[in-house]
Amino acid sequence: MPTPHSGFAALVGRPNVGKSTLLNRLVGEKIAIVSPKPQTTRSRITGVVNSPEGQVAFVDTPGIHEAKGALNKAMVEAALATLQDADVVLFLVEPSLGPDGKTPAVTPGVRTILERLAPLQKPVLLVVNKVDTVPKPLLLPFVAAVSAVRPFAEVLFVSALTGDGVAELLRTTLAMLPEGPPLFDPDTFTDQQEVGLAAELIREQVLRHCRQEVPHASAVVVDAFDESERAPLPGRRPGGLQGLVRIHATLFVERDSQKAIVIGKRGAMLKAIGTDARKALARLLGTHVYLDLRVKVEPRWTETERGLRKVGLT
Ligand SMILES: Nc1nc2c(ncn2[C@@H]2O[C@H](COP(=O)(O)OP(=O)(O)OP(=O)(O)O)[C@@H](O)[C@H]2O)c(=O)[nH]1
Ligand SMILES: [Mg+2]
Repeated sequence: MPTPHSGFAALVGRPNVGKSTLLNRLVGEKIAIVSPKPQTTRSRITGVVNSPEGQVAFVDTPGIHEAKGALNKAMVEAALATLQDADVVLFLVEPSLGPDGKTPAVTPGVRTILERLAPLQKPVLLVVNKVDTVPKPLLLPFVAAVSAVRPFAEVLFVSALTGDGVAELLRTTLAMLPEGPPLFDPDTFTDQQEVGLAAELIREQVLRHCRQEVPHASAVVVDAFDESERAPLPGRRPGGLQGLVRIHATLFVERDSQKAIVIGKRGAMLKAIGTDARKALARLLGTHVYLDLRVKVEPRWTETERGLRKVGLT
C-alpha cells in the first residue's frame, strides 16, 4: 500500500469559470449552487473526496473580481484567505480569445489574479475548464499565453460539465498533497449543513428565474426548518420521499422595484421560484417539502457590514 496523502486544495479563479460545477463533479453530490451568472458563490464550500491514494478537501471559493461594496469585498477576501490555508492551489480558467476574436489570450482579470498568486510558496496548478466549448487546436496556444505570465506546477484540461479529465485532476492533486492520514471522517463529504444548503437551493432558483440586478441583490435566510414530521434517521429508507419538512424562508432584495420583479404579475414569479425550489429541496432532503417564501426589502444590504449581518452573511 502506498502512503496516503491528504490536505486542502483551493479552487480559485474568475467568476463563472466553473469552480462550483467542478466541486460538485469531484464530490459526486450537489453541494454548491451553480448558475450562468457571475458571482454565484458567496462563501467557501468544502467538498471532501476519498480515494485509495488518500483524501482531498477541495475548497470552492467566490470568483475573484474587482470588488466594490461590502458583499463583493467579503467574497473576494474569502477567496484570498483560502489561498493561505491551502496545500495546493487549483487556478481555474476558461479558454479566452484576444481582441481579434481568434487568437487565444489572457484577459486582464486573469492577469490580475496571477499577480495575486505570485508570492505564494506552494504548488499552483493551471486547470483549463470548459474544454468542451472550444476547438482543441486553441488549447495549447491558450496555455502558452497563460504560462508566459507565470509557470505552473502542472497543467490540466477538464470539462466539469462532461467529467472529462476530472479523474486525472483528482490523481494529480492527490500526488501533490503532503503524506498523511485523512483529515476528515471518510463518511463526511461536505462542511455544508442542510439548512444552509436549503437557503442556497432557494437562491439558485432566484438566479435561474430573474435577470439583471436581482440575482446580485438577493439573499435567502431560512427562518424555520421544522423536521417534526420527518422520519427518524434510523427508520429512513432510501428512494422515494418520506415525511415532511416545513421550511419558512425570507428572500431579501435591496429595492421595492426588485421586490416587484421577484413577486411578478399576480405573484407568478414568486410562485415559479417557490415551486422549483420546493422540488430541489425535496431532492436534497428526501422528504416532501412545504415552503413558505416571503420577500423583504433590506435597503442596500450588499453595501454595508450591517446589511450582510441582516441577511445572515457574516
Ligand atoms: N460548457 C461547459 N460549461 C460549464 C463547464 N463548467 C461549468 N460550466 C457552466 O459555467 C457556468 C458557471 O458555472 P459555475 O460552476 O457556477 O461557475 P463558478 O466559477 O463557480 O462561478 P462563481 O461562483 O460565480 O465564481 C454554469 O452555467 C455552468 O453550467 C464546462 O466544463 N463546460
Ligand atoms: Mg461558484
